[in-house]
Amino acid sequence: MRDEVSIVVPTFREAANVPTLVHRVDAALSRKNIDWELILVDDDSNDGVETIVAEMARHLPVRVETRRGAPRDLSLSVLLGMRLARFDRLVVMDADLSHPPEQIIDLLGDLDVDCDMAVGSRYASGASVDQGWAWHRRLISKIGTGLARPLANCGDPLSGFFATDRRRLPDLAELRPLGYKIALELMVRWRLRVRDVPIRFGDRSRGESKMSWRTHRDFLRHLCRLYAHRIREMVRGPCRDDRAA
Ligand SMILES: Nc1nc2c(ncn2[C@@H]2O[C@H](COP(=O)(O)OP(=O)(O)OP(=O)(O)O)[C@@H](O)[C@H]2O)c(=O)[nH]1
Ligand SMILES: [Mg+2]
Repeated sequence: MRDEVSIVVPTFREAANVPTLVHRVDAALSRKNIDWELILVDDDSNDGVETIVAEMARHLPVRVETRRGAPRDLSLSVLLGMRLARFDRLVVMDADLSHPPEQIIDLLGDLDVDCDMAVGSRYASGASVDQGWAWHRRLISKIGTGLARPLANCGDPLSGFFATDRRRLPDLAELRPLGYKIALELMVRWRLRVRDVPIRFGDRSRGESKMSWRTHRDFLRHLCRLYAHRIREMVRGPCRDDRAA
């Protein structure tokens, strides 16, 4: 049987990165005889991404779903892409080329080895981080990772690059994630078995970061909810009702 994967990429103002991303995914996966599709879930960037994708879609399995009339939301964008996917095996990654498309194959390889989620990790042995990644970004990432690690059996719980299989996830419509970090939400609330896969993390090549103080504030709120959930679990045992809270 041919391997299959749906790649979900949330985007906001990433039109400049999309052609390179799609061509690198194609080069990496078609060479390995993998059946793939790439779904961009765009938060109404109004940057011409639909036209770029329409042109590419003449030759390649890429499409864009535009979220209109809803507040911008990274996690909900990812969940929407997961629900729209044709295949059960899913990879989620950023559009800015900080996640090397050539390593999708490594994530899929580890997903097949007895785990529910293979996480592209910047902090696993053998991983590397681009020298150009600014010191304050490294520091913020380290602090956030340190705060999240007690919740998850994962070296890089804030990674946005991961592979999973929809058949091992809850009903996605049930989830109401808050904030930026959908992998963390899934691995904590559903106690997923996670494997860390070392990656070569690159710096954003074009376009602007969407990080803001609001992002950090939302992340801290998200963490508080997940800690509260974990404490409730310790007191009452696993509780389904918490999961969508
Ligand atoms: N749909 C959607 N995508 C978003 C939103 N915010 C960010 N993204 C996308 O999510 C991915 C990660 O965002 P980035 O801005 O690269 O965030 P980051 O990687 O933490 O920050 P940098 O290191 O500065 O690049 C990118 O593909 C963004 O385009 C959003 O509100 N909605
Ligand atoms: Mg980025």
